[in-house]
Amino acid sequence: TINLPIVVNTWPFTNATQAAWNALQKNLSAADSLVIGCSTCEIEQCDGTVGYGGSPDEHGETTLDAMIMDGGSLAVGAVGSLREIKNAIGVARAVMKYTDHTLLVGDLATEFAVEMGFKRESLSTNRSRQMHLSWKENKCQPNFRKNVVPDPKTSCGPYSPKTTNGPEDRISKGISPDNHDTIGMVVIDSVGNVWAGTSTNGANNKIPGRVGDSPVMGAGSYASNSGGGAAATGDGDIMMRFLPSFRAVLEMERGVAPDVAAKIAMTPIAAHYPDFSGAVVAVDVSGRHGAYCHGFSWFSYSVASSANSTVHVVKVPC
Ligand code: SD4
Repeated sequence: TINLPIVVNTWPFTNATQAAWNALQKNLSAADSLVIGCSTCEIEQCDGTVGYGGSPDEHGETTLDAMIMDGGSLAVGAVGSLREIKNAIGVARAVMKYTDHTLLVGDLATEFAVEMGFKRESLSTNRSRQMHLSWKENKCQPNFRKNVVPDPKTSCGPYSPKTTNGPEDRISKGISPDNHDTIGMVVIDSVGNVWAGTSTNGANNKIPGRVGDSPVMGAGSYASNSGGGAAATGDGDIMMRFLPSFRAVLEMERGVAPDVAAKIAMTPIAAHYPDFSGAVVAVDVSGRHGAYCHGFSWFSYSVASSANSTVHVVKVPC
């Protein structure tokens, strides 16, 4: 049976699902619906980890990662470490629509966004300033540094490389299951056009300049009209090394069911990094969906589809 159209996204971000679904019902394209869905989370600051005002970096700045992919043409638009623009998924869409490029980063991505009519504004909020302050008060722990010596006066930066050879040590882990939620969305319209995308503010206390998995095609998400779409959430620094969304879609192209495809995509990550946490959600071209997770106690995703157009949440134990 064919369960199209369909909207699926990571986590119980049901307003985003509903917004994308409503857009599809109004005959907007899968692309527009996906942008509307992810933008909803950017405006609502879903879980504090999508959009402005979350995950301040070591300097206290929020930067955003986002991508969008067309499963028909395989075109991608993405932004990494985008500064001072709230609508990251919109800028990703603009990269696809108005350029021959795939990925723009940092300040210069901001410059492009401003040219395209996006508003430049601070992404800091009282909440993100407070998060950054308490992190500093806690001697900049946890953080993403390893094999470095912190400034003895501050216990924080500037850091210098350790000169003695010893076992690799990370000062402390910066990622935990409650410190990272990304919206990753797959939208398939009634004739089987698959679109996938992501939007996130990344990881708390990241080193300025850090780009996660979310804007990396095949890592954060992937789409193919002959397989389906997939999106990932979790410890992006680890997950991006395995291109889990690409793997899941490749499996679905061979006819593998989405939950199994997600499991196949995640298994090698868990084999190399048993301590990582993350999840992949997958939707095939018939509108079947499933997910696989590791390191969380559970993962959930939101769905609206022709079979059940009331937005609902599917909870998966990890
Ligand atoms: C990142 N993968 O930047 C993102 C964060 C995330 O669930 O997904 N959180 O690493």
